[in-house]
Amino acid sequence: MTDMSPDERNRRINKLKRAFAYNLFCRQGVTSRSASLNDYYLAVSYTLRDRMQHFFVNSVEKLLEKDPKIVCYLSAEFLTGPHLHNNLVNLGLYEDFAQAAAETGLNLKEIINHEEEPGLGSGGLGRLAVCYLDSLSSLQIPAIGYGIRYEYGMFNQKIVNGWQKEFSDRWLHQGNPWEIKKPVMACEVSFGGRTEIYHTEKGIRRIRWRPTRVIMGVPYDTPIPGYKVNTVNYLRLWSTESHTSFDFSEFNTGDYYSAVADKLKAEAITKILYPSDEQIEGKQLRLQQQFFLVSCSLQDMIRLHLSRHSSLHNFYEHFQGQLNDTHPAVAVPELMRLLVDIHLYDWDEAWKITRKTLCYTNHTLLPEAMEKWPLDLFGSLLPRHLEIIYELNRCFLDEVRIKYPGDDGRLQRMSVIDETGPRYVRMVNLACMGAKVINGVAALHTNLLRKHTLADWDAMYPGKIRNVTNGVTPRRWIAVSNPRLTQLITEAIGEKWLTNLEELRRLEPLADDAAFQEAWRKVKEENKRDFAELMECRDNICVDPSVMFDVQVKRIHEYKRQHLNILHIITLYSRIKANPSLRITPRLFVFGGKAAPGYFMAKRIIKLINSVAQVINNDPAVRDQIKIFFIPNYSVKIGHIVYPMANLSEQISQAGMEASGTGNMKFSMNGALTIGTLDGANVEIRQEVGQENFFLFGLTVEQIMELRQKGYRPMDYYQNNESLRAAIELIRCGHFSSGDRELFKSIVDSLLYDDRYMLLADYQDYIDCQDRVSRLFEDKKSWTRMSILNTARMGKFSSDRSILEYSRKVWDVQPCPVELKWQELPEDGILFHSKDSGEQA
Ligand code: 26V
Repeated sequence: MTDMSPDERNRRINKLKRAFAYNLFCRQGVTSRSASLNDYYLAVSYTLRDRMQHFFVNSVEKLLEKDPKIVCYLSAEFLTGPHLHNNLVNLGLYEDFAQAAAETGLNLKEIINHEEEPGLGSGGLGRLAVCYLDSLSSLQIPAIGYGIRYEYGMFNQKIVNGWQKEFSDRWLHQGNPWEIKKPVMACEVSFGGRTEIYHTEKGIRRIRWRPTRVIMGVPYDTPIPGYKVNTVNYLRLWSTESHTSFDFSEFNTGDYYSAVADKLKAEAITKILYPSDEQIEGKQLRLQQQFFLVSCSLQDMIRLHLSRHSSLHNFYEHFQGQLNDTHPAVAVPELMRLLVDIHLYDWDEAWKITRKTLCYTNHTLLPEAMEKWPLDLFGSLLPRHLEIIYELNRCFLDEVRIKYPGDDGRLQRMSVIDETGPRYVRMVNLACMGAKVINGVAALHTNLLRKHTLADWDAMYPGKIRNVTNGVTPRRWIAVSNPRLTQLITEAIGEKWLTNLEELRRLEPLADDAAFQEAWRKVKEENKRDFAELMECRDNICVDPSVMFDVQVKRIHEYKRQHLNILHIITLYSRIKANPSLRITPRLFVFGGKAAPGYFMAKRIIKLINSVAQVINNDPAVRDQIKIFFIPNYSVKIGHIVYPMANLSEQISQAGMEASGTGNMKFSMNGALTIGTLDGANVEIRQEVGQENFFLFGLTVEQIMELRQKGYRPMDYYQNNESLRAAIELIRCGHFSSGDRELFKSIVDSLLYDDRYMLLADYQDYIDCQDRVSRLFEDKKSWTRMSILNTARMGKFSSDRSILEYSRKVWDVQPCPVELKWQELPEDGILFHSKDSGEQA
C-alpha cells in the first residue's frame, strides 16, 4: 500500500469519497445538505467497517479451514473506548480517510471526536480485556471476546456542587455502526424451576432441568482488527430477548398481558452494568447476568466445535476459555451441565474436559471483593447448577481429606460452600477448582496469592498458580492517543516499536541528546496546552502549560488513597499560607474517576477534592502556584488526552492492595514519571525503568504486616507530626466546607481512629518524596532525561508480551496467520475475492 503511484492513490481516495456519499445517502438517508455531524460519523464508520468486513469474513474462513485452537475470553466487562480512530490506525487507513474527508469538506478529527464510547466496563479489568483483544488480533491468535451488551453502560458522572451525581448512559441512542446482529446464532438460556430424575432407553439414570423461565440470547459482533495484519477477531456481546416461540401455557402465563410482562423481564437482564468494584451481595439480576453470559458463550463454543467435529472429547484442544475474574465462574457447573445433561457425557469425562478447558485470572486481593452468592438465591435461580456444585465439591473435599487427613480447617477454607455462617457459594473456590491454570496479574500480586489468599490451593496444586503481568496496547495508548510522540519516536527509531515495544530501548542513547530532549519537551508541552485549552473551554480555569501536571486518574477508592494526594496538596497550601513569599514548584493537580454509586466514603472523597479545589483555586495568595482540577466523567476517551499530558503519575495505593494497575503503565509509556508505592505492577515498572528514574515512597507489604501485628495506631502519627496535624485540622475545622464540621467528619474519623489503608503511616515519606519531585522538576534536563528513559524502558508492559505469556504459560495456543491478497473495492465498498484467481466476482 505504501508504494502507490499518485494516480492509484487518487483513485483510492476518490473511491473512499464515493463510499462516504453512498453510505450517507443509502444508510443515513440524507445528503450533504441536511447531514448532521452524527450522520457523517456514521457514514465514515460504515465505510471503514465495510472494508474491515472483508478481513473479518476472511479470518473466519481461514479459521474454518485450519481449525486452530481459539481463545475465548469471557468477561462481564469490555471497555472498548471509541472505535473509529483505533480501527483507522490498526488498518493503516488513517491518512487515506483524512484526505478523503478533507476533500469532501469534512474534518476527520472532528468526526472522530464525535464518537461516544460504549461504557461497557467500569475500570481496569474491562479495559484490560480490550487491550488483550487488540493484542490477540495483532499477534494473529484466533480469539473471541464474549461479553454482555448492556443497554445502559457505566453511569455518566456529573459534578454538582462538588458531589458526584450519576446519570444513565444511553450509549446506543445515536446508533452503533460497529456491531452486527446475528439472530441466527441466538441461544436459549433457562432459569429457576427444579430438577428431575429420568432413565434413558438404555436404563441409564440422568437428570433433567425443568426451568420456569427460558429467554433468548442474541449476539452482536464487533470486529477487532489487529494492527496492520489481516486477522480480524471479534467481540461477541449477548443481548436478551424474550423467547418468541415459547409455550406460555405451560407456565400458566397464557394471557397476552403477562406474556408482555415476561418479555420485559427477560429484556431486563442485560439492561444495566454493575461496576466491578461495587458490593453486589444479593443482587439477583447480577447473578442472572453472569449465568446468561456464560451459558450463551459456552453453547456458542460447543456449536462451533460440533460444526467441525463429531464429538466433544477433544473440545479443550480447540477451545480455551479464560475467566476474567470470578464473574463468569458459573462456567464451571454450566459446562458440566451441558456435557453431562445435554450431550450425555459421563461425569468423569465431563470433569476432565471442563478442567482442561477453563482457566481463571484473579484480579484482586481485597477480602470484601471475593464474590459469594447466598445459597438460597443461587439454588432458586440455578437449581441444577447447585446440585452439580455439591457433587463436585463432595469429590473435591474427598481429595483434600486424602491429602490432608484430619485438617478440618483446610477443608472448611477450601470448600466451595461457605458454612461458617449463613451459607454461600464461594466463586473464587469454584473457579480455582475448575481451572487448569490460575493466574495473578503482577509478580507481587501472584506471590501474595500464593502466600496468602490462595495458599491452600498453591499447596495442593503446586505450579497451578502462575503470573502473567498485565500489559496495555501501545497502539491505542501511544499511537492513537499521542500522535505527536508517535511521530517523534518513529522519526528517531523507525516504526517497528509499535509491534515490538522492546524496540523503544533504542531511544536510550538519545536521552542525553540536547536536540532530542528539546523535541521531547515540546511534545509534552503541546499536549499540555491542548489539555489546558480544554479546561479553559469547559471550566474557565486558566493554567500555564509550563507548570508540573500532576495526575491521579482511576476509580475512587480508599485503598487507592486519593485523599493522601489531598493531604499533600493541603500541606503545600499551608506552607504558602504560613509564608506568603514562599515560591514552590507550581503544579496543576488533576483528578478523575468515578465512585461506586453506593460507596459512601468514595463519594465524600470526591466532595473533599472539589471542596479543596474551590478554596485553593479562588485564593489569590496560592492559585498561581497550586491549582486543582477534577475532570468529570473520566473515561477511555478522556484517557486519550490525559496520559499524554502528564508530567507526574500518582500510583500511591497502599502496598499489597492494587493487584496490578494499568494506568501506571499508560502514564509511563507517555513519558510521565511515577511517584508510587511498592504495589502491583509499580514494582516491576520501577525495576524496568531503574530505581533512579522512579519516585518511591511508603511502607512495603512486609512492613505493613509487621505494623499491623504490633498494633497500628494512626493517632500516634497524628500527634507526632505537626504538618500532618495541621492538614487534618484544616479539614476537620471546616476550612474547606464553609465552617461545616460535619461534612468531612467521616473522613477525618476514619483516618484518626481506623486508617485501614495507613495513610498516616505513609504521610511523611510521601511529602518528602514529593519535595524531591519538585526539586527535580526545576532541573529540566534531568527531568527530560528521566522521562525519555521511562518511555524507552516500558517494552515489557505491552499487552503483546502479556498475550505471548498467556499463550505459552496458560493457553498453549499459536498464531494462525491469515494470508490475503489485496483486492480492489467496488464502488459500494463491498469486496469480493476468489481464493485462487484473485479475480473479482
Ligand atoms: C472489587 C470490589 C468489590 C467489593 C467492594 C470493593 C471492591 C474493590 C475492588 C474490586 C476489584 C474488582 C476487580 C478489579 O477490577 N480488579 C482490577 O483489575 C485490574 C486489571 O487486572 C488491575 O489492574 C487492578 O489493579 C485491579 O484492581
